[in-house]
Amino acid sequence: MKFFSALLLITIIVLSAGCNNSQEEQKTEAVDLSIDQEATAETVALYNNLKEVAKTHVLYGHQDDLAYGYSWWAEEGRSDVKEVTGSYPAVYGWELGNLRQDTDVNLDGVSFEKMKGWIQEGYERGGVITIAWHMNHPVTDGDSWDRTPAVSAILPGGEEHEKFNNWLDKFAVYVTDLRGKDGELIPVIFRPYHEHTGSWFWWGDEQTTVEEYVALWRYTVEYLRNEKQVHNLLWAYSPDGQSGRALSKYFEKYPGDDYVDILGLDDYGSLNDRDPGEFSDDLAWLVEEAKKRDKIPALTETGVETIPNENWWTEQVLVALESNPKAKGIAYVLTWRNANYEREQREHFYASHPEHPSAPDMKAFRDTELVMFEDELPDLYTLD
Ligand code: BMA
Repeated sequence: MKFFSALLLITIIVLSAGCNNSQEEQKTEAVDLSIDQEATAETVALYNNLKEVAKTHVLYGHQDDLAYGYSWWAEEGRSDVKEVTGSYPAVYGWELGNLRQDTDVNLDGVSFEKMKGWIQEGYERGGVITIAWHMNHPVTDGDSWDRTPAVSAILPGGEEHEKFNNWLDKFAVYVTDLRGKDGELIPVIFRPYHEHTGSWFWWGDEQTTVEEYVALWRYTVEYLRNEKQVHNLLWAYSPDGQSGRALSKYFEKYPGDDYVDILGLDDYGSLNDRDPGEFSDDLAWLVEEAKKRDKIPALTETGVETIPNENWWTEQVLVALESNPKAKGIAYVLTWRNANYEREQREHFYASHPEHPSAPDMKAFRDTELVMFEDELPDLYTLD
């Protein structure tokens, strides 16, 4: 795959050096690289194609979609989203929390091995894969919600540095084992250290200085890309907007344009307790910031637990995406997981499931011109 990336680069250089033909020039301009000069051809294609499709559409994504739903667990072919709308989501979110323990399942009980199969399945159907990591606490071995500061201990020179590298090694092994049917690496939008503008994780606002967070991010990119030769990642930076209150802090700990491919935003409150028109302005702001930096904007996590407004999809989400015309430039919107009621004994779902009163409205959302589900996707993994 590296060979193809190199070929792509050479092609770009040759084309831009020698061509007078305006069509060729246009094509040359359209080929852009991610922050990894050795990214696989499919990863570069996804980066370019997502940018392109975002000009006219917003992809819909769902966390853990193929693994379980509100009333089923690990049943082949099932998806709450498909059962409500007729299509799988265009974007599949997955989670690697607990990867460090060599356990078979992640922090939500999903089998790591089966997850590989679901990732391959979604990718083979043309879907986009994104992975978040509620990384365990590297000092106390607690979970990611352990707020004890940790970053100085895991960076080079820190007492837990080797242990941290070891966890990154496990991540590298896992993501380079994600392969399509033909053996090619599956591109993954990796979204580590998310919601750091809040203080609920060990990498959060109160737990890290600007220097520490930036160093943590850059170290992770450099270690995986340069030391471990992982070349199938696009990097998503996703602060929490906190209903717009934290937007001013968005770039405070930004690791820099050379370390980020996607400008993400996590925000749950904005689609619950705020005027969606106001949130639309936030999204438009994100789109503009992404444009300035030549990045891809995305609403990387959102939702309202149990969807109490049965017209939530069209009255909140759609309005937020359409009210300010620039907000439509968002590449995708991902709603959080549909926890299995029986296993978790709680109502913790963020996409409609077939028995829920919001199901027809989710179908109406899916039927709009703007929003794309999996069965409407163009080929995202080749460049024409
Ligand atoms: C949170 C909740 C938790 C879950 C975690 C990781 O937002 O859904 O129950 O363990 O995400 O998926």
